[in-house]
Amino acid sequence: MADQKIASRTQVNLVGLGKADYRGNPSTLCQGCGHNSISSQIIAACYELDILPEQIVKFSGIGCSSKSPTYFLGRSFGFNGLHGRMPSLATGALFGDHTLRGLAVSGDGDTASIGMGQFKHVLRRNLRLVYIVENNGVYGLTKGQFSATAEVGLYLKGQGSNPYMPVDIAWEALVGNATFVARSFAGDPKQVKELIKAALSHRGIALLDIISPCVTFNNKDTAVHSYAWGKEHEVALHELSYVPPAEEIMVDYEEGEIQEVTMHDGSKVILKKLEHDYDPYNRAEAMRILEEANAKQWLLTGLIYIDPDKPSLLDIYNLTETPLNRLTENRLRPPRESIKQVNDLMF
Ligand SMILES: Cc1ncc(C[n+]2csc(CCOP(=O)(O)OP(=O)(O)O)c2C)c(N)n1
Ligand code: SF4
Ligand SMILES: [Mg+2]
Repeated sequence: MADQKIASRTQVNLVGLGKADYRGNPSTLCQGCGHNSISSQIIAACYELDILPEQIVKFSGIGCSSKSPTYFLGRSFGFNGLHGRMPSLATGALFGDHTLRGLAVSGDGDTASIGMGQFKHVLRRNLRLVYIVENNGVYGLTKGQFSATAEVGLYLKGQGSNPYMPVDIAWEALVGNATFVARSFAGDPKQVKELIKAALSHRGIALLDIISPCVTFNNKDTAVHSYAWGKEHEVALHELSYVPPAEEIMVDYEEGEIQEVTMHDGSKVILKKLEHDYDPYNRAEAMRILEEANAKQWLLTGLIYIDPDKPSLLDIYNLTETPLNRLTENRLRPPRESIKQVNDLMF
């Protein structure tokens, strides 16, 4: 047993890194906060996918959730944006260097309250970005006010009863033309990890709405963002495993029990059918099942929708192979004669 523990501490992946190399600073969030468990799965996913931390750039806005990039991938660059403005920061940075993979963490307040406008536009532009919303129904950092995802009638100490209908982040993403929409639950770490892996392979925006309980301000058993509610009401669309490119698919399911989703880079997501015969390529069906889930009070989790082949924002702009931030001035600035030609044409 002791030998096993030492081996797992010293084991390295294909890029020669141990799991500890993917960690960040110790978390200052409350013990038991769902956001900590999501950080652990980001660490595990990147380690298992053999990603060099330096190839990832982290983005976030403001909130307890948005603090969490400090607690994973300490070797990656990271940027905290203004509250609700992370998407434009990520768009600019990834235009600057399209060889980096973007990984963003936001909160339900940061995305669905102050940040709704930016959220909608980054979806329709299909920026290649893993966009995780750590959704707890409250503004945790500012001491537990209702966020836009809080359910109508939620009663919180100091706040009273929430009179407004909630925003459904997965629904908004579907309506907003996102090309990868998933929902998960911080209390289901295996599913969170496999979805993060799939999202990292997606060549476009990958939206993960993860219910992530705030144990300090919104964790009563009856609240829909609590651990107890999630555990009792989770309905998984499928059992999900991610298989990297060039790796053999090793599952012992019966034929007809699984569906394979092939990602742009050749990796595969294996979906084992559970009670629903569900097709994640069908957007209308995705909307229908979200409606059904709301009506039946299910916490519906899994890969809700995917379009693996739509051009990403950077494909549309046909960027140079050399990232813009590495082009020298003489390649960026047109010669004097070209500018004169353009001016002569216009005036
Ligand atoms: C422009 C602006 N308005 C308000 C705030 C105050 N503020 C900081 S975090 C936050 C909400 C964070 O909630 P959420 O994104 O859900 O993150 P959580 O803390 O719940 O993880 C608010 C309103 C701010 N920092 N900036
Ligand atoms: S206040 Fe809530 S969201 Fe913030 S760290 Fe604590 S448990 Fe997490
Ligand atoms: Mg929140």
